[in-house]
Amino acid sequence: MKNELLILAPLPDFLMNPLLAANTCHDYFHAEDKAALLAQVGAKIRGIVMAGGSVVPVALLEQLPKLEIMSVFGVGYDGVPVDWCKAHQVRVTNTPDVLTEDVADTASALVLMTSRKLIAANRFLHEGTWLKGAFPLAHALHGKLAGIVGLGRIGKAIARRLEAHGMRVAYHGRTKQEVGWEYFESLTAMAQAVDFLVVACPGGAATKHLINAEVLAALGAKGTLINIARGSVVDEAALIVALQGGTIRGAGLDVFENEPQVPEALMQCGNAVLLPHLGSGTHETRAAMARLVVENLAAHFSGAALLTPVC
Ligand code: 8YV
Repeated sequence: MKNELLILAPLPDFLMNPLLAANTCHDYFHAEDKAALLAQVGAKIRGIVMAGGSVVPVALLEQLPKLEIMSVFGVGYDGVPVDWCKAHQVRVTNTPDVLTEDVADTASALVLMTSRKLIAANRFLHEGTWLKGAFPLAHALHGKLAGIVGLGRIGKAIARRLEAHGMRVAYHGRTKQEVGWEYFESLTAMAQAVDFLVVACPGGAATKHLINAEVLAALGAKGTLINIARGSVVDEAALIVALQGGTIRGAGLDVFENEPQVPEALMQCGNAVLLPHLGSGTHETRAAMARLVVENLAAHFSGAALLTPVC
């Protein structure tokens, strides 16, 4: 008998097809009457599949008495109530490691795009403005200091790339690590010292609005904010004010507080480079992530050890 799964996010065919081959999938994300779907299938659901950014309320989980496992198609599981899952013996898996290099590439690209004004330069040429004169000078990376907020696997991969650009690296996190980079216990002190503040920490309640007006003021007019982590880590309203008033030099963002909604005021900021959450968005990485989702579920339902368990 096939296992019943609830699908909480729009998923690509290369993930849906293998899921459908081994399971019966119920599309909660696209269901017009979600309550009716839950009333119909809630009692049978043994697994959930969701994306990195999806949020699952406990009230939903409470309607799934047979739930055993939640498989996240992403490394970030900030939308999963992990304590509730532990208390109810619900296993959780995510897709770490396979996306590290792509997300770090995206952060490094945002550093380059903001410092060298590459997006504006591309527009400048396409619009024929080069014929009227040279593109304005930009800022060099070598010798500049980057401060990584959250030196996990992705933070370290970003640090390695920025060093290849001749940059110096510092980091802030809950604990000092056995690495050669300078540690700042105070985020504000690090913001004050750096030219680029690069957010690479997990989302969730513990880091909500960690980058607030005070941190942005400390970063100052010499500084650029880069965020490839979660929109929730940055107080977006405060960031818009800081970009509009020149409190900081610029921002390079792949994530937003209310995706895919991006405030009009942020879209109007000429000193911001904005990407549609594409950090892990390559064929190779998304295929590897999909494989982990499928294999974790298969392992669980066959009684084998999970490949990449969160709990
Ligand atoms: C994905 C992500 O965009 O891994 C994460 O936490 O946010 C991204 O890699 C997302 O999970 C894909 O659905």
